Amino acid sequence: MTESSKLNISDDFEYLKKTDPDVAEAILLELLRQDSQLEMIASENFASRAVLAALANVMQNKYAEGYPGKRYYGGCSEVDKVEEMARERAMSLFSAEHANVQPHSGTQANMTAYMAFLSPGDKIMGMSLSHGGHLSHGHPVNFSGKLFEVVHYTVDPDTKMLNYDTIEEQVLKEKPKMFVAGASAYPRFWDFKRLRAICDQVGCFLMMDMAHVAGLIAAGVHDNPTPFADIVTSTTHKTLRGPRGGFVLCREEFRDQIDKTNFPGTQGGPFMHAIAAKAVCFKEAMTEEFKAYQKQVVANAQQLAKSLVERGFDIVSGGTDNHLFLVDLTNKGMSGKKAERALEKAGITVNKNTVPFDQKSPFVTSGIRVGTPALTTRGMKESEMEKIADMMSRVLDNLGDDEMGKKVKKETKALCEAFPLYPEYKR
Ligand code: DSN
Repeated sequence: MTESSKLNISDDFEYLKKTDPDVAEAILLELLRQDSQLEMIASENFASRAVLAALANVMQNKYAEGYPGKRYYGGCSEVDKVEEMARERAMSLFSAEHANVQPHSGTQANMTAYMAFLSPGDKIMGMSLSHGGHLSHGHPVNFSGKLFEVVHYTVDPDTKMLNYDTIEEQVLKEKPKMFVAGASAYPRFWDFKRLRAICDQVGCFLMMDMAHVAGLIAAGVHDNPTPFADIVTSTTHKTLRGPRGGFVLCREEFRDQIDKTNFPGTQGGPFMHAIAAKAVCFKEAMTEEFKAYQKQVVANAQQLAKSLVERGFDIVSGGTDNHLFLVDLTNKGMSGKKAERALEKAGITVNKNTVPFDQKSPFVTSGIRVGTPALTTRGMKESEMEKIADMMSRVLDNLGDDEMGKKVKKETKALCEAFPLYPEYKR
């Protein structure tokens, strides 16, 4: 018997129930909420029990500023191993020469990318938030919009997809120092080869924030940006289905620049428990089960979009290539805000979202964003997507009809019961 095999750290939640029943109760109620609703927020997912176990343990006690083998604190032998495992697995998964797994979030990963390559006042070009981009891609309320000069690209007014000819013209005219690819509400493939060729014409850095589609890329369902982009940033908790956190990939030539910018440049001590959980998630993402899961995520999104179109809903760009799509509710005469509320009452969780060229404010919006990663983690497939489209349409086509809302809520509950979340947690 080894020393470690004599240890038992698995009774911690029971201990929390005794020491702080109020917090424990809130956690248990959150488990029940997640289990009893159809979770369709495109950026959310359900991490495995292994990921959750790696998150909640003594790794969180350790300060480890620096990098494996070069720390500012003693006692880092085990955290060094874990960080190396996370790095190597990330590099292998995305065929990258270097990985920094310390960013606490996607936005911190983006901050590292910008600060490593840019100086305040430099010009960046990112997708407009209202067309699917992200706050940290140059929005005026975010540090990225305050520190840098920002020009935004948008989707094409007719196709609602990226028009690479238009982007090329804009890049040639604006000559940004960094082009930021990636989005949080764009349902189509990215053409990294074309973006590389565009950026090369003006000597501009190409950064890809792959947070939303990282799982699809890891599984080979979407193209890998790593061979084309100078820097790739990501989160680990969306389609990748890991712990909440971020990471950065780059070529060896940028290793020092990236590492120094992350620490000490923009962060302090790394969250070693989160890094342990990232290592677990990267290992899970190498499996055949994970590849099949990602294919199903896309198949489910495509089926759900199709079934909503059949019920008279307007899907932005006509469909999806990934895990999400936007429903433009203008033809239904309702706002995203109202739709989000009505669906939530019926046990369906989505988020209101602006659609390209939206006339309504981000607090009201003309659309909703719908995603399938979490539903697919529960094991749902195309036939369930058809049922969900039917439930959504009955709620949205009968807004204000409380009886319909209640009826659908019973149906969503029954569907959730048929695909239980974390069944091992139930006595
Ligand atoms: N908040 C995330 C999303 O919902 O897409 C992006 O950071």
